[in-house]
Amino acid sequence: MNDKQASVDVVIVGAGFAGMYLLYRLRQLGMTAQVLEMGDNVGGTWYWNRYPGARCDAESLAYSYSFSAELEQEWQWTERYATQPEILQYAEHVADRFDLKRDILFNQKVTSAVYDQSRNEWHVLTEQGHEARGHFCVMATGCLSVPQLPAIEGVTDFQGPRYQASLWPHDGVDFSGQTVGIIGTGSSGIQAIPVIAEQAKHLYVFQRTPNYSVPAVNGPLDAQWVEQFKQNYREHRRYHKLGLSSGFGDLEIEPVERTPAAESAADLSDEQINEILEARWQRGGAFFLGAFADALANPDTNKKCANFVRNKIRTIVKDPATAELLCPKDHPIGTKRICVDTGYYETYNRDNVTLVDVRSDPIQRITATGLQTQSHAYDFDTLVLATGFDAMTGALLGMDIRGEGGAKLADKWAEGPKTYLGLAVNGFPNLFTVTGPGSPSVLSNVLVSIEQHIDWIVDCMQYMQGNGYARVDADVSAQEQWTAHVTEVASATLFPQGGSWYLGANVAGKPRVFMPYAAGVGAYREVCDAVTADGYRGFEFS
Ligand code: N01
Repeated sequence: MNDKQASVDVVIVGAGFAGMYLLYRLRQLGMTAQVLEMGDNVGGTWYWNRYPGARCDAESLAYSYSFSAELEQEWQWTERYATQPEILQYAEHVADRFDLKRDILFNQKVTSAVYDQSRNEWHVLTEQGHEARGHFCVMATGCLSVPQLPAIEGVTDFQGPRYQASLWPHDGVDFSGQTVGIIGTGSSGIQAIPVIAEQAKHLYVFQRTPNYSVPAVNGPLDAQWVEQFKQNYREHRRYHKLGLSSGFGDLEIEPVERTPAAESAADLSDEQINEILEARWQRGGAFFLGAFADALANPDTNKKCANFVRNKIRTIVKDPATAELLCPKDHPIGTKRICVDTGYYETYNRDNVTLVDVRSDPIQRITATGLQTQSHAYDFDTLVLATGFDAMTGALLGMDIRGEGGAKLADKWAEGPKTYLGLAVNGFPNLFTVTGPGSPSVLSNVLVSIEQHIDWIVDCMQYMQGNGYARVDADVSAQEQWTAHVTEVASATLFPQGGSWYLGANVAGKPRVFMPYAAGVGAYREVCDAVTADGYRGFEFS
């Protein structure tokens, strides 16, 4: 293997948690692999998203690899929700502990992946001039890895420093004494705003759409509690993988199947509903909506949960007009990713924070010194953009991926992504996607999904080796059925009403297709296992 060319069994794109685990698994089987990574270190989304306040919204003891009992015992998480630096340290620890870096080529941005039919191999090219050839190619490119600049006129005209949450400088930013403007109140903005507000002289938050946020109730983990939890770690993991909770963890010492409550709010009195939601609010975390089995399916239940959060906002935020602006009213709660915060709503009680409603007074342009809305000019020293991602398909379609007969993935997906099980695409033999469209991906604890997908992919490769097959492709009818099933499952929920990035609604011109599989990691795993048991039903081998 040299700097310019490599020939391996498997080319892996991306050295985030998926790429790292795949490399580990392939090594165990004696297969060769090369990982091409755009950054100069491992960690994927946690490498890039270094904005102030960045932390995970899944509990640290669950948002971690389960493949090594030794690893999970030796690694010590310090907080209930790990900070970005701690997760990055963890990723680096894993890379070092399992000696992964020797097969990772850093600072390589993949531009194309082309299937050479005559040789039955993938040729993967990078902007830096490297070519990796592999019998298989696995896209471990993440779901939230292509940052979005907002479609606002003059965005590059701003003369002061401009930072994007998902491309944050490695040595941090000091906002002391500065007037700062931030655009974006999704998960990234909601985490960054309280921290920036503590430093800045003044912070303007330009909000177009308010989001629902629940308190993290973060804090240091108690060492004794962790020790007890870890005594049952294997059993906890089993529940994360099989339960209906989409792989998220629980705070119980005894492993419990953490599933949404069985009952609907419809059968309960308002007092009972508030009591249940209050307990969830006090406990903190994204599992707030797990209070009721039908929170994301029954509009009445959903409204009760949404009302509860709006009333919390009105209680926390002292200025009634600001509180009302912060109350989401345009989408059912949970149909956009629920945010998990530390002191977000409280931040609006500070004298140095101004919420600007750019829904009623739209941004017209970014200027050299700030921002012009229809009726006001705002001046600030520093601009922060927390304006999201071209999610789920952005990284895949950002490369020129060509399959059989030179067919382009971009053409095949012109009306929306189509996959079989979120793992394979018809006409792109020996290519696998990890947590792609059609998989539970972003609706799950993504570490749980990653391990499941990779194990399935590696099993499939082994099956091929064992049976003398060189080529696998998803059957077109299996793909059609799966894609229709993903849509059908989403349609039985309120998710499509969210107008979220799950649907591609945040990117102009992107087809509106609900991309993740909403049935949960347990149901998804059962389908994948059944497909395997049925001789890889829906796949064609040759
Ligand atoms: O991005 P977003 P994000 N003018 O798309 C606004 C994960 N994540 O990076 O809604 C004005 O949610 C846009 O406004 P609107 C998590 O899955 C996880 O925050 O389009 N505003 C919105 O407010 C999350 O869901 C963690 O009206 C404009 C914001 O920018 C996903 O990443 C932490 C605009 C974008 O919000 C994405 O979150 C962070 C414009 N022209 C992220 N264009 C944790 O684990 C865009 N906006 C905790």
